[in-house]
Amino acid sequence: MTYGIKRTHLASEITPELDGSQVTLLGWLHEKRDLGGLRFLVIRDRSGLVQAIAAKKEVSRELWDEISSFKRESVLAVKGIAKASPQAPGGAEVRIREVTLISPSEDPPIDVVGKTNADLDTRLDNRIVDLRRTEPQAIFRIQSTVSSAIRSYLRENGFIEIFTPKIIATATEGGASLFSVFYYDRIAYLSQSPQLYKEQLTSAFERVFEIAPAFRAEESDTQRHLSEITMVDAEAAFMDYQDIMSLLDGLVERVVKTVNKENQKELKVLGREEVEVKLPIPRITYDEAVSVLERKGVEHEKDADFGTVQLKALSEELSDFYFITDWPTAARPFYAKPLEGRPERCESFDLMYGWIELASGATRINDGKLLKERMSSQGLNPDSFKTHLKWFNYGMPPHAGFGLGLARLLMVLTGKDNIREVVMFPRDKRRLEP
Ligand code: AMO
Repeated sequence: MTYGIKRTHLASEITPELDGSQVTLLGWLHEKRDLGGLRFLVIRDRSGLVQAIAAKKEVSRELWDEISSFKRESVLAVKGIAKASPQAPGGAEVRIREVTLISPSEDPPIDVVGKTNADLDTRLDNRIVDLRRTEPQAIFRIQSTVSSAIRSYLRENGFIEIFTPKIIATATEGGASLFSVFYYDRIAYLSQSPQLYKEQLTSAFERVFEIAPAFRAEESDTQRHLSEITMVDAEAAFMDYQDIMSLLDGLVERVVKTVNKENQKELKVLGREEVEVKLPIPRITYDEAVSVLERKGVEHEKDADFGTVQLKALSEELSDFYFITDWPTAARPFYAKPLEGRPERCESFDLMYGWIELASGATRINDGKLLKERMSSQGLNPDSFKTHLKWFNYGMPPHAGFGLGLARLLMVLTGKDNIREVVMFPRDKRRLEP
Protein backbone atom coordinates (compact mmCIF):
# COMPACT_ATOMS: atom_id res chain seq x y z
CA MET A 1 0.00 0.00 0.00
CA THR A 2 1.23 3.48 -0.78
CA TYR A 3 -0.77 6.56 0.10
CA GLY A 4 -3.74 4.25 0.32
CA ILE A 5 -3.22 3.27 -3.30
CA LYS A 6 -2.57 -0.40 -3.89
CA ARG A 7 -0.64 -1.62 -6.90
CA THR A 8 -2.59 -4.22 -8.85
CA HIS A 9 -0.02 -5.00 -11.54
CA LEU A 10 3.65 -4.60 -12.31
CA ALA A 11 4.65 -3.06 -15.64
CA SER A 12 5.62 -6.46 -17.03
CA GLU A 13 2.17 -7.82 -16.15
CA ILE A 14 0.37 -5.44 -18.52
CA THR A 15 -0.26 -7.90 -21.36
CA PRO A 16 -2.86 -8.08 -24.16
CA GLU A 17 -4.86 -10.67 -22.16
CA LEU A 18 -5.72 -7.96 -19.62
CA ASP A 19 -7.56 -5.94 -22.26
CA GLY A 20 -10.42 -4.04 -20.62
CA SER A 21 -9.34 -4.64 -17.01
CA GLN A 22 -8.82 -1.88 -14.51
CA VAL A 23 -5.21 -1.65 -13.33
CA THR A 24 -3.17 0.44 -10.92
CA LEU A 25 0.56 0.95 -11.48
CA LEU A 26 3.05 2.37 -8.99
CA GLY A 27 6.40 3.55 -10.27
CA TRP A 28 8.61 6.29 -11.65
CA LEU A 29 7.93 8.53 -14.61
CA HIS A 30 10.64 7.26 -16.93
CA GLU A 31 9.78 9.30 -19.99
CA LYS A 32 6.97 11.47 -21.28
CA ARG A 33 5.87 12.50 -24.73
CA ASP A 34 3.25 14.86 -26.03
CA LEU A 35 1.52 14.02 -29.27
CA GLY A 36 -1.30 16.49 -29.89
CA GLY A 37 -4.39 14.91 -28.39
CA LEU A 38 -2.39 12.17 -26.62
CA ARG A 39 0.04 12.34 -23.73
CA PHE A 40 2.33 9.36 -23.07
CA LEU A 41 3.76 8.54 -19.67
CA VAL A 42 6.25 5.69 -19.60
CA ILE A 43 6.15 4.17 -16.12
CA ARG A 44 9.07 2.22 -14.71
CA ASP A 45 8.96 -0.23 -11.84
CA ARG A 46 11.16 -3.10 -10.72
CA SER A 47 9.82 -5.28 -13.54
CA GLY A 48 10.44 -2.89 -16.43
CA LEU A 49 8.55 -0.28 -18.42
CA VAL A 50 4.96 0.19 -19.53
CA GLN A 51 3.35 2.91 -21.55
CA ALA A 52 0.36 4.80 -20.13
CA ILE A 53 -1.62 7.09 -22.40
CA ALA A 54 -3.96 9.94 -21.62
CA ALA A 55 -6.33 10.91 -24.42
CA LYS A 56 -7.53 14.50 -24.19
CA LYS A 57 -11.07 13.30 -24.91
CA GLU A 58 -11.03 10.73 -22.12
CA VAL A 59 -9.63 12.66 -19.12
CA SER A 60 -10.61 15.75 -17.18
CA ARG A 61 -9.16 19.13 -18.08
CA GLU A 62 -7.25 19.27 -14.74
CA LEU A 63 -5.69 15.85 -15.26
CA TRP A 64 -4.73 16.70 -18.83
CA ASP A 65 -2.89 19.84 -17.63
CA GLU A 66 -1.41 18.16 -14.57
CA ILE A 67 0.12 15.36 -16.65
CA SER A 68 2.31 17.77 -18.56
CA SER A 69 3.58 19.30 -15.31
CA PHE A 70 5.05 16.03 -13.94
CA LYS A 71 8.80 15.87 -14.13
CA ARG A 72 10.69 12.74 -15.07
CA GLU A 73 11.62 10.48 -12.12
CA SER A 74 8.58 11.57 -10.08
CA VAL A 75 6.84 8.71 -8.31
CA LEU A 76 3.32 8.24 -9.64
CA ALA A 77 0.28 6.05 -9.16
CA VAL A 78 -1.52 5.53 -12.44
CA LYS A 79 -5.00 4.09 -12.56
CA GLY A 80 -6.41 3.13 -15.91
CA ILE A 81 -7.68 0.46 -18.25
CA ALA A 82 -5.34 -2.06 -19.86
CA LYS A 83 -5.62 -2.12 -23.60
CA ALA A 84 -4.14 -4.57 -26.10
CA SER A 85 -2.13 -2.54 -28.56
CA PRO A 86 0.13 -4.19 -31.12
CA GLN A 87 2.26 -1.02 -31.45
CA ALA A 88 2.95 -0.75 -27.72
CA PRO A 89 6.10 -2.40 -26.36
CA GLY A 90 4.88 -5.61 -24.70
CA GLY A 91 1.71 -5.59 -26.81
CA ALA A 92 -0.40 -3.65 -24.30
CA GLU A 93 -0.69 -0.22 -22.72
CA VAL A 94 -2.77 1.55 -20.09
CA ARG A 95 -5.35 4.18 -20.90
CA ILE A 96 -5.09 6.67 -18.05
CA ARG A 97 -8.11 7.49 -15.86
CA GLU A 98 -6.42 8.93 -12.79
CA VAL A 99 -2.85 9.90 -11.82
CA THR A 100 -1.59 10.65 -8.30
CA LEU A 101 1.73 12.35 -7.74
CA ILE A 102 3.17 10.40 -4.82
CA SER A 103 6.62 12.00 -4.75
CA PRO A 104 7.78 14.75 -7.09
CA SER A 105 11.23 14.87 -8.68
CA GLU A 106 13.30 17.79 -9.82
CA ASP A 107 14.83 17.53 -13.29
CA PRO A 108 17.10 14.47 -12.94
CA PRO A 109 20.85 15.27 -12.89
CA ILE A 110 21.57 12.66 -15.56
CA ASP A 111 19.45 11.12 -18.25
CA VAL A 112 17.88 7.87 -17.15
CA VAL A 113 16.51 7.05 -20.60
CA GLY A 114 18.58 5.15 -23.14
CA LYS A 115 22.32 5.44 -23.40
CA THR A 116 23.46 8.39 -21.33
CA ASN A 117 26.45 10.33 -22.57
CA ALA A 118 27.38 11.36 -19.04
CA ASP A 119 30.92 10.25 -18.15
CA LEU A 120 31.52 7.66 -15.45
CA ASP A 121 32.49 10.22 -12.79
CA THR A 122 29.29 12.20 -13.32
CA ARG A 123 27.29 8.99 -13.25
CA LEU A 124 28.95 7.89 -10.00
CA ASP A 125 28.37 11.33 -8.44
CA ASN A 126 24.68 10.77 -9.19
CA ARG A 127 24.74 7.03 -8.60
CA ILE A 128 21.25 6.60 -7.14
CA VAL A 129 19.72 8.09 -10.26
CA ASP A 130 22.28 6.32 -12.49
CA LEU A 131 21.25 2.98 -10.96
CA ARG A 132 17.77 3.46 -12.43
CA ARG A 133 19.22 3.14 -15.94
CA THR A 134 18.85 -0.18 -17.70
CA GLU A 135 22.61 -0.96 -17.89
CA PRO A 136 23.43 -0.63 -14.17
CA GLN A 137 20.12 -2.36 -13.44
CA ALA A 138 21.29 -5.30 -15.57
CA ILE A 139 24.73 -5.37 -13.91
CA PHE A 140 23.42 -5.45 -10.35
CA ARG A 141 20.68 -7.95 -11.14
CA ILE A 142 23.44 -10.21 -12.48
CA GLN A 143 25.41 -9.56 -9.29
CA SER A 144 22.47 -10.75 -7.23
CA THR A 145 22.30 -13.96 -9.29
CA VAL A 146 26.05 -14.45 -8.83
CA SER A 147 26.08 -14.04 -5.04
CA SER A 148 23.10 -16.30 -4.64
CA ALA A 149 24.60 -18.98 -6.95
CA ILE A 150 27.85 -18.85 -4.96
CA ARG A 151 25.99 -19.22 -1.67
CA SER A 152 23.95 -22.19 -2.81
CA TYR A 153 26.93 -23.93 -4.43
CA LEU A 154 29.12 -23.62 -1.34
CA ARG A 155 26.31 -24.62 1.03
CA GLU A 156 25.58 -27.68 -1.11
CA ASN A 157 29.26 -28.57 -0.70
CA GLY A 158 29.07 -28.50 3.08
CA PHE A 159 30.32 -24.94 3.71
CA ILE A 160 28.61 -22.78 6.31
CA GLU A 161 28.39 -19.02 5.97
CA ILE A 162 30.34 -17.06 8.56
CA PHE A 163 30.75 -13.38 9.45
CA THR A 164 34.10 -12.29 10.84
CA PRO A 165 35.17 -8.93 12.31
CA LYS A 166 36.29 -6.19 9.99
CA ILE A 167 37.94 -4.11 12.70
CA ILE A 168 41.07 -6.00 13.58
CA ALA A 169 44.32 -5.68 15.52
CA THR A 170 46.88 -7.02 13.01
CA ALA A 171 47.47 -7.26 9.28
CA THR A 172 46.64 -10.49 7.49
CA GLU A 173 48.16 -10.03 4.05
CA GLY A 174 51.45 -8.47 5.20
CA GLY A 175 52.00 -4.96 6.50
CA ALA A 176 51.32 -2.92 3.37
CA SER A 177 48.03 -1.45 2.23
CA LEU A 178 46.24 -1.36 5.59
CA PHE A 179 43.81 1.36 6.65
CA SER A 180 44.09 2.33 10.28
CA VAL A 181 41.18 3.57 12.37
CA PHE A 182 40.92 5.21 15.76
CA TYR A 183 39.61 2.53 18.06
CA TYR A 184 38.84 4.17 21.40
CA ASP A 185 42.30 4.80 22.87
CA ARG A 186 44.33 2.84 20.33
CA ILE A 187 44.80 2.16 16.66
CA ALA A 188 43.02 -0.70 14.91
CA TYR A 189 42.87 -1.69 11.23
CA LEU A 190 40.25 -2.42 8.63
CA SER A 191 40.45 -6.04 7.58
CA GLN A 192 42.16 -6.77 4.24
CA SER A 193 40.86 -10.32 4.28
CA PRO A 194 39.22 -12.77 6.70
CA GLN A 195 42.24 -15.02 6.07
CA LEU A 196 43.25 -15.79 9.65
CA TYR A 197 39.71 -16.19 10.98
CA LYS A 198 38.64 -18.47 8.16
CA GLU A 199 41.72 -20.64 8.68
CA GLN A 200 41.09 -20.87 12.44
CA LEU A 201 37.44 -21.67 11.87
CA THR A 202 38.27 -24.79 9.82
CA SER A 203 39.23 -26.29 13.20
CA ALA A 204 35.65 -25.77 14.41
CA PHE A 205 33.44 -26.12 11.30
CA GLU A 206 35.76 -27.71 8.69
CA ARG A 207 34.21 -25.80 5.77
CA VAL A 208 33.40 -22.10 6.00
CA PHE A 209 32.73 -19.23 3.62
CA GLU A 210 32.12 -15.52 3.85
CA ILE A 211 30.98 -12.85 1.39
CA ALA A 212 32.03 -9.57 2.95
CA PRO A 213 33.92 -6.32 2.50
CA ALA A 214 37.72 -6.22 2.52
CA PHE A 215 39.75 -3.02 2.60
CA ARG A 216 42.93 -2.33 0.68
CA ALA A 217 44.81 0.97 0.75
CA GLU A 218 45.81 0.60 -2.90
CA GLU A 219 48.25 3.19 -4.13
CA SER A 220 47.69 2.19 -7.74
CA ASP A 221 44.86 3.88 -9.59
CA THR A 222 43.77 1.20 -12.06
CA GLN A 223 40.61 -0.02 -13.75
CA ARG A 224 40.57 -3.11 -11.56
CA HIS A 225 41.56 -1.97 -8.06
CA LEU A 226 39.38 -0.40 -5.39
CA SER A 227 39.96 0.42 -1.73
CA GLU A 228 36.86 -1.45 -0.59
CA ILE A 229 35.90 -4.70 -2.24
CA THR A 230 33.48 -7.52 -1.68
CA MET A 231 35.44 -10.68 -1.26
CA VAL A 232 34.20 -14.24 -1.48
CA ASP A 233 36.35 -16.30 0.87
CA ALA A 234 36.18 -20.04 1.45
CA GLU A 235 38.33 -22.35 3.52
CA ALA A 236 38.15 -26.11 3.99
CA ALA A 237 39.80 -28.61 6.33
CA PHE A 238 41.31 -31.72 4.73
CA MET A 239 41.61 -30.15 1.30
CA ASP A 240 44.68 -29.00 -0.59
CA TYR A 241 45.05 -26.42 -3.34
CA GLN A 242 44.24 -28.95 -6.08
CA ASP A 243 40.94 -29.76 -4.31
CA ILE A 244 40.22 -26.04 -4.00
CA MET A 245 40.83 -25.53 -7.72
CA SER A 246 38.37 -28.34 -8.44
CA LEU A 247 35.90 -26.67 -6.08
CA LEU A 248 36.40 -23.43 -8.04
CA ASP A 249 35.84 -25.32 -11.32
CA GLY A 250 32.41 -26.23 -10.02
CA LEU A 251 31.75 -22.81 -8.57
CA VAL A 252 32.62 -20.95 -11.77
CA GLU A 253 30.55 -23.39 -13.81
CA ARG A 254 27.57 -22.93 -11.47
CA VAL A 255 27.81 -19.14 -11.59
CA VAL A 256 28.15 -19.00 -15.38
CA LYS A 257 25.31 -21.46 -15.97
CA THR A 258 22.98 -19.70 -13.53
CA VAL A 259 23.63 -16.28 -15.06
CA ASN A 260 23.12 -17.66 -18.57
CA LYS A 261 19.84 -19.20 -17.44
CA GLU A 262 18.42 -16.41 -15.30
CA ASN A 263 19.84 -13.25 -16.85
CA GLN A 264 19.27 -13.51 -20.60
CA LYS A 265 17.41 -10.19 -20.56
CA GLU A 266 20.24 -8.47 -18.69
CA LEU A 267 22.97 -9.93 -20.93
CA LYS A 268 21.05 -8.60 -23.93
CA VAL A 269 20.84 -5.11 -22.39
CA LEU A 270 24.62 -5.23 -21.89
CA GLY A 271 25.22 -6.57 -25.40
CA ARG A 272 27.19 -9.34 -23.74
CA GLU A 273 27.63 -12.81 -25.18
CA GLU A 274 27.18 -15.69 -22.75
CA VAL A 275 30.49 -16.47 -21.03
CA GLU A 276 31.51 -20.08 -21.52
CA VAL A 277 33.48 -22.31 -19.22
CA LYS A 278 34.99 -25.64 -20.23
CA LEU A 279 35.91 -27.96 -17.38
CA PRO A 280 38.37 -28.66 -16.03
CA ILE A 281 39.70 -25.11 -16.13
CA PRO A 282 43.28 -25.42 -17.48
CA ARG A 283 46.05 -25.29 -14.84
CA ILE A 284 49.54 -24.15 -15.77
CA THR A 285 52.39 -23.74 -13.35
CA TYR A 286 54.22 -20.50 -12.75
CA ASP A 287 57.34 -22.04 -14.31
CA GLU A 288 55.40 -23.06 -17.42
CA ALA A 289 54.03 -19.53 -17.62
CA VAL A 290 57.59 -18.21 -17.40
CA SER A 291 58.58 -20.48 -20.33
CA VAL A 292 55.67 -19.05 -22.34
CA LEU A 293 56.92 -15.53 -21.58
CA GLU A 294 60.48 -16.44 -22.52
CA ARG A 295 59.30 -17.98 -25.77
CA LYS A 296 57.44 -14.75 -26.51
CA GLY A 297 60.45 -12.65 -25.58
CA VAL A 298 58.63 -10.91 -22.72
CA GLU A 299 60.92 -9.89 -19.87
CA HIS A 300 60.06 -10.58 -16.27
CA GLU A 301 61.70 -10.41 -12.87
CA LYS A 302 62.85 -13.81 -11.56
CA ASP A 303 60.51 -15.34 -8.97
CA ALA A 304 58.33 -12.23 -8.82
CA ASP A 305 54.60 -11.74 -9.24
CA PHE A 306 53.56 -11.05 -12.85
CA GLY A 307 52.68 -7.51 -13.82
CA THR A 308 50.20 -6.33 -16.42
CA VAL A 309 52.70 -6.70 -19.28
CA GLN A 310 53.38 -10.34 -18.46
CA LEU A 311 49.72 -11.18 -17.82
CA LYS A 312 48.63 -9.58 -21.09
CA ALA A 313 51.25 -11.60 -22.95
CA LEU A 314 50.13 -14.81 -21.22
CA SER A 315 46.49 -14.16 -21.96
CA GLU A 316 47.26 -14.19 -25.68
CA GLU A 317 47.94 -17.91 -25.26
CA LEU A 318 45.42 -18.64 -22.51
CA SER A 319 42.15 -16.87 -23.09
CA ASP A 320 39.10 -17.36 -20.87
CA PHE A 321 39.53 -19.03 -17.47
CA TYR A 322 42.81 -20.65 -16.38
CA PHE A 323 44.81 -21.21 -13.21
CA ILE A 324 48.46 -20.30 -12.68
CA THR A 325 49.76 -22.62 -9.96
CA ASP A 326 52.87 -23.34 -7.86
CA TRP A 327 53.98 -19.76 -7.36
CA PRO A 328 57.36 -18.74 -5.93
CA THR A 329 57.01 -18.95 -2.15
CA ALA A 330 58.68 -15.56 -1.76
CA ALA A 331 55.99 -13.90 -3.89
CA ARG A 332 53.07 -15.24 -1.82
CA PRO A 333 51.79 -14.50 1.69
CA PHE A 334 53.44 -16.22 4.66
CA TYR A 335 50.62 -18.73 5.14
CA ALA A 336 50.98 -20.48 1.74
CA LYS A 337 52.44 -23.97 2.14
CA PRO A 338 55.79 -24.63 0.41
CA LEU A 339 55.86 -27.59 -1.96
CA GLU A 340 57.19 -30.82 -0.45
CA GLY A 341 60.86 -31.14 -1.47
CA ARG A 342 60.80 -27.82 -3.36
CA PRO A 343 60.31 -25.09 -0.78
CA GLU A 344 61.01 -22.24 -3.19
CA ARG A 345 57.63 -22.96 -4.79
CA CYS A 346 54.34 -23.17 -2.89
CA GLU A 347 50.98 -24.89 -3.18
CA SER A 348 49.17 -21.83 -4.45
CA PHE A 349 47.21 -20.58 -7.44
CA ASP A 350 45.60 -17.60 -9.09
CA LEU A 351 42.39 -18.01 -11.04
CA MET A 352 42.60 -15.83 -14.14
CA TYR A 353 40.29 -14.71 -16.91
CA GLY A 354 42.36 -13.36 -19.76
CA TRP A 355 44.80 -11.06 -17.98
CA ILE A 356 42.52 -10.30 -15.02
CA GLU A 357 43.14 -12.06 -11.72
CA LEU A 358 39.83 -13.21 -10.24
CA ALA A 359 40.90 -15.22 -7.21
CA SER A 360 43.88 -16.56 -5.40
CA GLY A 361 44.28 -19.43 -3.00
CA ALA A 362 46.59 -21.98 -1.48
CA THR A 363 47.13 -24.92 0.77
CA ARG A 364 48.02 -23.34 4.10
CA ILE A 365 50.80 -24.14 6.47
CA ASN A 366 49.22 -25.94 9.40
CA ASP A 367 52.37 -26.39 11.44
CA GLY A 368 52.65 -23.47 13.88
CA LYS A 369 56.47 -23.63 14.03
CA LEU A 370 56.90 -23.42 10.26
CA LEU A 371 54.29 -20.66 10.10
CA LYS A 372 56.31 -18.59 12.59
CA GLU A 373 59.45 -19.09 10.51
CA ARG A 374 57.66 -17.98 7.37
CA MET A 375 56.38 -14.86 9.14
CA SER A 376 59.88 -13.93 10.19
CA SER A 377 61.36 -14.57 6.76
CA GLN A 378 58.75 -12.19 5.33
CA GLY A 379 59.73 -9.50 7.82
CA LEU A 380 56.63 -9.95 10.00
CA ASN A 381 56.81 -10.15 13.77
CA PRO A 382 55.30 -13.46 14.99
CA ASP A 383 54.47 -11.75 18.31
CA SER A 384 51.80 -9.68 16.63
CA PHE A 385 50.16 -12.93 15.44
CA LYS A 386 50.09 -14.52 18.92
CA THR A 387 46.32 -14.93 19.01
CA HIS A 388 46.40 -16.62 15.61
CA LEU A 389 49.36 -18.90 16.33
CA LYS A 390 47.80 -20.06 19.59
CA TRP A 391 45.16 -22.11 17.78
CA PHE A 392 47.83 -24.13 16.01
CA ASN A 393 48.38 -25.85 19.39
CA TYR A 394 44.82 -27.15 19.54
CA GLY A 395 44.29 -29.48 16.62
CA MET A 396 44.55 -27.36 13.50
CA PRO A 397 43.56 -29.58 10.55
CA PRO A 398 45.37 -29.39 7.21
CA HIS A 399 43.40 -26.86 5.20
CA ALA A 400 43.22 -24.81 2.02
CA GLY A 401 41.05 -22.08 0.56
CA PHE A 402 40.55 -19.21 -1.82
CA GLY A 403 39.59 -15.54 -1.93
CA LEU A 404 37.72 -14.28 -4.98
CA GLY A 405 37.00 -10.65 -5.85
CA LEU A 406 33.27 -10.51 -6.54
CA ALA A 407 33.59 -7.40 -8.70
CA ARG A 408 36.36 -8.93 -10.81
CA LEU A 409 34.10 -11.87 -11.61
CA LEU A 410 31.28 -9.49 -12.40
CA MET A 411 33.54 -7.57 -14.80
CA VAL A 412 34.04 -10.79 -16.74
CA LEU A 413 30.36 -11.72 -16.78
CA THR A 414 29.18 -8.25 -17.82
CA GLY A 415 32.06 -7.43 -20.15
CA LYS A 416 32.92 -4.21 -18.29
CA ASP A 417 36.56 -3.21 -18.18
CA ASN A 418 36.32 -0.69 -15.35
CA ILE A 419 35.60 -2.16 -11.92
CA ARG A 420 33.78 1.07 -10.95
CA GLU A 421 30.96 0.13 -13.34
CA VAL A 422 30.22 -3.05 -11.41
CA VAL A 423 30.44 -1.73 -7.84
CA MET A 424 27.47 0.31 -6.65
CA PHE A 425 29.44 2.79 -4.58
CA PRO A 426 33.11 2.42 -5.50
CA ARG A 427 35.81 3.61 -3.13
CA ASP A 428 39.22 4.58 -4.45
CA LYS A 429 41.94 7.09 -3.65
CA ARG A 430 39.85 9.94 -5.00
CA ARG A 431 36.34 8.79 -4.21
CA LEU A 432 34.77 8.51 -0.78
CA GLU A 433 31.28 9.64 -1.77
CA PRO A 434 28.45 8.95 -2.46
P1 AMO B 1 44.35 -11.59 -2.71
O1 AMO B 1 45.00 -10.49 -1.98
O2 AMO B 1 45.00 -12.10 -3.95
O3 AMO B 1 44.20 -12.88 -1.77
O4 AMO B 1 42.86 -11.19 -3.03
C1 AMO B 1 41.94 -12.12 -3.58
C2 AMO B 1 41.18 -11.52 -4.75
O5 AMO B 1 40.53 -10.33 -4.37
C3 AMO B 1 40.52 -9.43 -5.45
N1 AMO B 1 41.19 -8.19 -5.06
C4 AMO B 1 40.83 -6.96 -5.46
N2 AMO B 1 39.84 -6.56 -6.27
C5 AMO B 1 39.71 -5.23 -6.48
N3 AMO B 1 40.48 -4.28 -5.90
C6 AMO B 1 41.48 -4.65 -5.07
N4 AMO B 1 42.21 -3.71 -4.48
C7 AMO B 1 41.70 -6.05 -4.82
N5 AMO B 1 42.55 -6.75 -4.05
C8 AMO B 1 42.22 -8.04 -4.21
C9 AMO B 1 41.21 -10.10 -6.60
C10 AMO B 1 42.07 -11.11 -5.90
O6 AMO B 1 42.34 -12.23 -6.73
N6 AMO B 1 43.66 -14.09 1.60
C11 AMO B 1 43.91 -14.24 0.17
C12 AMO B 1 43.00 -15.23 -0.48
C13 AMO B 1 43.24 -16.65 -0.05
O7 AMO B 1 44.38 -17.12 -0.18
O8 AMO B 1 42.27 -17.31 0.41
C14 AMO B 1 43.75 -12.88 -0.49
O9 AMO B 1 43.20 -11.96 0.04
O10 AMO B 1 40.21 -10.72 -7.38
